[in-house]
Amino acid sequence: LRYLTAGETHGPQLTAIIEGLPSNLQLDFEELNFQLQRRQKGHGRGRRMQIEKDTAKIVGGVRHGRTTGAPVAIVVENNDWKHWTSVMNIEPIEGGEEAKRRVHRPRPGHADLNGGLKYNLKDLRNVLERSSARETAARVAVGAVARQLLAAFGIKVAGQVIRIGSVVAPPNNLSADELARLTEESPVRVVDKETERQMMELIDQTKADGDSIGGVVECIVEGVPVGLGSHVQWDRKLDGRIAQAVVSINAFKGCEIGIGFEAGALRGSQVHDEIMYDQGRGFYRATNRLGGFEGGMTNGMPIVVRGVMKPIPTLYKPLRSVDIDTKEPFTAQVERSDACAVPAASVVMEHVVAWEVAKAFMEKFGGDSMEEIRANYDNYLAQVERY
Ligand code: EPS
Repeated sequence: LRYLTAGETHGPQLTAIIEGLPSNLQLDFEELNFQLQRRQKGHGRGRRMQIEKDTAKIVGGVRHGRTTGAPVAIVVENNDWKHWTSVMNIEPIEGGEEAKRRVHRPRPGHADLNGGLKYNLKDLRNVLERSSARETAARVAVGAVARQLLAAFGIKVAGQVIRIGSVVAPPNNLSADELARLTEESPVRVVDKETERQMMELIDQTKADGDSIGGVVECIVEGVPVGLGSHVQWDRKLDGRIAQAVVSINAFKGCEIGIGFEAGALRGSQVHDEIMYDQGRGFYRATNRLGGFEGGMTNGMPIVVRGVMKPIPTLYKPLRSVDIDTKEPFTAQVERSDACAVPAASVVMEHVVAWEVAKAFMEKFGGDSMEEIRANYDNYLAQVERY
């Protein structure tokens, strides 16, 4: 299972191609668009989200509601494109820098300068158009398909915001269903109402100050069988792959599995999850501090992953930078932006994690059709039960 995305934030569309999906996966298109719309919401989003109404247009690999086994191609159109048809034209256009909206002042914290130097581009727009977090719309569309594959086997994914700036949500131990239901009602995707109020207040204050704010999001995956991923080779460890996927989300700077960094402060006896056995349940762990992983493999407990998002670097407040033409210092120009996109990033993280789990699931249970995967899956579960 693999995918690629293409497309610029102010170009005509985002495009994704998923390769390796089995045939006969029944797709719920409404559910797919629901996931895309979840990503668009959240207190702290900027004006761009009022322009977009993200929907997934499937243009390959699906017929009469089911996958055929062929690559699935998905398009998410940019409504904002109509304002950028000339600037983002594929063909050469007449006019100078103004007409092309050339960018020569790199923004600190963005890909602008590194991308310009690396690709030898003197118009930094060529970098920022692709490095924009708009691309995560395509990743959510892809992850939403993966999520439906997982759902067919009873695997559920949910997420929540657990920190925005200095405001931290109290811990909870909710099921994926409860978490999904409760966070959906919150403009900042938290369960606790007092935390929600404080987070919204902090976002408003930060925005009024011309600044931005980051946070921490958490994702859980429930119903995962034991043995996804493998201890035998570094690049087969599923926790490692999840970490890569999480840190690849725009503005993410770190990932924790289970108690994560806290494990560095505790003793072994306070960290490791004791092994239990029950006739009906089989092997299980008394606690889940390791977030569902030992040896890079799932242990059958829910996967718990956290990711940290830095504050968005596009600021109304000026930061110092250097013009690439004159090499003179300047303080950044004002750009349209989100003051806080942590709630949206929580939705993105659910989807990149769902993708990695689905990929590992396909490696383990293989098969070209849903029926074949089902047979492999049932056979394996019976083997684990007999063990
Ligand atoms: C983004 C800047 C803003 C955000 C955008 C990500 O867009 P614009 O430059 O058009 O104002 O709205 O996010 C999205 C478009 C999206 O769909 O999430 C950036 O620079 O990363």
